[in-house]
Amino acid sequence: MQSFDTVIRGGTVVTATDTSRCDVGIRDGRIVALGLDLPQGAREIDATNRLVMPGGVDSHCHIEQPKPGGPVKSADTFESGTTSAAFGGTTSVICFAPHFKGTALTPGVEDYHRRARQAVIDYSFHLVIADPTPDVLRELPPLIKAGHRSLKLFMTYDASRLNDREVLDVLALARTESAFVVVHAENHDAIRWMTARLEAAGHTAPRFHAVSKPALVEREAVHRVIALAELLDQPIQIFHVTCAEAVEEIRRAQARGLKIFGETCPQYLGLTADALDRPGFEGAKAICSPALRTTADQEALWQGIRDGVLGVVSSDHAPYRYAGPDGKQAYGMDAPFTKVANGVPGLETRLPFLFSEGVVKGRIDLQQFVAITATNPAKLFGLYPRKGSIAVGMDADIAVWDPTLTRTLTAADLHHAVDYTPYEGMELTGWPVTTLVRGTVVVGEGKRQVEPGYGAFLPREPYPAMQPRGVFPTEFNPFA
Ligand code: DUC
Ligand code: ZN
Ligand code: ZN
Repeated sequence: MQSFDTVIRGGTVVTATDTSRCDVGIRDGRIVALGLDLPQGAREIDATNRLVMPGGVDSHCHIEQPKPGGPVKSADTFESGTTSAAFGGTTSVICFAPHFKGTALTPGVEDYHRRARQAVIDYSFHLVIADPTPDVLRELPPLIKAGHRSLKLFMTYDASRLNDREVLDVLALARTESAFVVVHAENHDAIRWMTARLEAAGHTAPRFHAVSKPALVEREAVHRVIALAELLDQPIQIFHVTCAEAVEEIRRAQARGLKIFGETCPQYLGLTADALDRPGFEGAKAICSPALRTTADQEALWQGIRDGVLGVVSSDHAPYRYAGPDGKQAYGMDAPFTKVANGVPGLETRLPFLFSEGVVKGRIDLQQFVAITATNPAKLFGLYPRKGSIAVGMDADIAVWDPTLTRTLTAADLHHAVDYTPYEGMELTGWPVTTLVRGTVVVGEGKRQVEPGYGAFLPREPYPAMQPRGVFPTEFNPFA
């Protein structure tokens, strides 16, 4: 007879393709049986009236990322950030090993590994490439082989933006060395030009952040980077898509067979630019980039999710406090929008927000919920088949949900180190109550159950989604 360390009993197991009533048998950190009336486990978790879903994979979150050259600092450490993720039903994160112009890559990656050893859930890294000099490009092959299979490019921000030539250099290296590429796509010069004019006119309140970077600067950069990726036949994911126009660019690329993937985030589904116009300096809480848009854009994003154009919804968790000297108010309570740290916290709220606003409100079904939060990101970033679903042989990364539990969101109940949530006062139905990583209960009975350091690094091998198509737009194969 089979023996189990843990049996999750009597629940409804949900994957990206199925919903079925069965027990889950776990041994040595893996799922070893799915079936009815499994024998008693050493530990039993009663999942009666619960949903048993794959733990979330958050493939875009900023945790303890160093931000030199100013007072602003990540409030979260790996301990607080991943604890908060686990309370929200997320079991793996992919965050960003930093890089800065004029510096080598490797020391920053090594330092980031040291920091991440305090994680309580599993983690992997994208490598930021802020300065693709020949020396930096030479550092990449061993770092990629060590399992850092995705590179992050910025098309804007003075400190990290690449010009088109540099984007091509990184795409080419990624293709040669078998890495995937993720992109922050906005037109840098258009934003700088608009910002200078707004400042000259005295328009510096938080709401002008959205005016400085309208949807068309995103649409243009998305279009451009898709063309650059097509030129080199390199698969990419466009990060944080916010607007109907960018969705259409990606939809068109996908319809032409290109391996262009799209991601959006809860803040773009749940907030509009109106949040930037809240009284006093409150609008600063909603400053993120790209900027918040309109309700019509929100509808286009939900439609893009339903159509599969936007296959991943990640948090873009950016843990800057509102108050205090190292967060949104670092330059004072009436600082111009250009001085306000960009980003909103959301690791813990990503899944409950999407469940409540998506599944409970009928915008997406349970299968789509699991796909966009766990299975698709696991496949897109090479964590599947170890992570991202519930099947025999996979890691037992599981969140047990009470689909009827209703709670009013308030910052004080969250476990991140940030002092606010942009969704304060929002009522959400459906919450994870127990989170397991590799078969161990990381969060249960309202408490964290493991010590910092339980989380493990997830090195990634080459995987299907990152493979180029072998199709070039000209007769010339630049890689032959
Ligand atoms: N924009 C980014 O590019 N990164 C972090 C958060 C944000 O708003
Ligand atoms: Zn970004
Ligand atoms: Zn980001």
